Amino acid sequence: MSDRLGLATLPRIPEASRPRITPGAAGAGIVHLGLGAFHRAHQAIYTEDAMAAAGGDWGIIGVAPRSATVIEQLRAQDALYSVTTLAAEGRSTRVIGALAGLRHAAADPAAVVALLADPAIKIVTLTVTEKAYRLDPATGRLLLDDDLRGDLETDRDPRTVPGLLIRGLAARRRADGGPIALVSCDNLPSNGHRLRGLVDYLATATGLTAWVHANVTFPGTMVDRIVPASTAETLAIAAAELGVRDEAGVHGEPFRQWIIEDDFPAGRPAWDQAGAVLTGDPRPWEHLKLRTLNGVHSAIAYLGAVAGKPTINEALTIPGLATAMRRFIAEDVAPSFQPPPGTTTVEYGEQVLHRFANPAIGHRTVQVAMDGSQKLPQRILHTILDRRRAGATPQWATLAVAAWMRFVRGSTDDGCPLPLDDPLADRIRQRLAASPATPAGTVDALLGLDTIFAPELAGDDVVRQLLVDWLTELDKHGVEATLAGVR
Ligand code: CS2
Repeated sequence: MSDRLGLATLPRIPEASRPRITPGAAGAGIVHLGLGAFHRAHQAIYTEDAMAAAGGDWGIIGVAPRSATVIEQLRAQDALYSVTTLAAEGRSTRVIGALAGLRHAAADPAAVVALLADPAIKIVTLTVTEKAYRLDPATGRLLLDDDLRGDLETDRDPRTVPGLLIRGLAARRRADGGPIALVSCDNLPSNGHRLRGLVDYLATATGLTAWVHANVTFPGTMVDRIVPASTAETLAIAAAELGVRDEAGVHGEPFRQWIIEDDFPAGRPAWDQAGAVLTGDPRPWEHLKLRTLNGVHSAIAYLGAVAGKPTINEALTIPGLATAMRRFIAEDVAPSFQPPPGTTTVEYGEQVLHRFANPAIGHRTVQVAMDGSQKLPQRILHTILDRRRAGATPQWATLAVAAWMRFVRGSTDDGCPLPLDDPLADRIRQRLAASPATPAGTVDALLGLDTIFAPELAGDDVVRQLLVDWLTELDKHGVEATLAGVR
């Protein structure tokens, strides 16, 4: 099949799959940084539905910070792409027309800076992954490395996301571009507060503080939808459903959720009419999601990958694993925080396990396992810290950390290699190479990584012993036999 999705072929695709707005009809009001699958299957859909319900110039200019591939794919398709929803019971595909423009930041940072200064742009959303914020995972403090320093102290083209933002804000002030909301949609705790802290620091260094305080807000959000990396099968399904090829197609689960702090000084799309929840304080939702969904996701990813299971749903078939996760949720996660009114962590956890078991999604364990150094603190270590402060022994949460420690050693229980895709990969490997290959040696080597493990945690003998005990089990018997005994 050679015809490609685009404005010219749109009339040929099934009517139910066509965009719910006229592509290109609305002006741009949003810049989105990070044009990965998640944005395309989440915020872009809410924004299209909001424009369909209530209008407004809220077209999205999609910015890819690094990779040019997605930009090329989308340019060849007039910025159209499809999202296929995969459920055990069936599937559906819809084309999204919310993208109003495309930019490649690495190739043309000046164009992105100019966009951020444009008064028509009233919102910047971000899905750039945890590591792009350059915050120390353990403390949340800024990591001022050479790239970021260069962005702040020279006028060369910005290389980092924070650098791009601060240059854009400086240009906006000069252009009198007016107020703007910067909205983190990454899985970070208190993501709005973190982004505010980061921008405040950079604003101080560049003399922008007063303007930022008067003009910029940082709404926090909780975003949720399982959207794995696209595969050849994603594209094959999209082509079969649409009758034309879509090289930028993505797929995800039926469930999606967006909780947004309602703090938009220059207006916003009617996201509330598109199923999002606008609230005064999204933080209870962030806790619920990060500690339960993402915490359990990471635990399953490490245990599953070490057991040689390629996907999350296949990992869940390991006898004992679901029980271990239910105990993790009920005994460690649930008592560690107050969930949002009207929800219980245990019920939410059941729903999460059901979503993870969706056999159509094919989310790879090694994909969820990547960047563990950036994910462990908010997903699992904060639970451990809170439970230890309450005098409890968080047995299941430490199993998750031990599974990460076992995973970063780089091979499955059967001796097959496992990838270590993590900004701290070199430091992790060096530490492991310099210590005895015993459970205690591994635990001590990795607990010494102070950008992951806060001193309170690294110095806790109870936690250390739990980790050594679990790793001893995992080393001696493997994941499957370790979990077989869980009741
Ligand atoms: C996953 C998340 O890759 C990961 O680390 O835990 O991307 C997860 O699928 C989403 O947060 C679900 O909303």
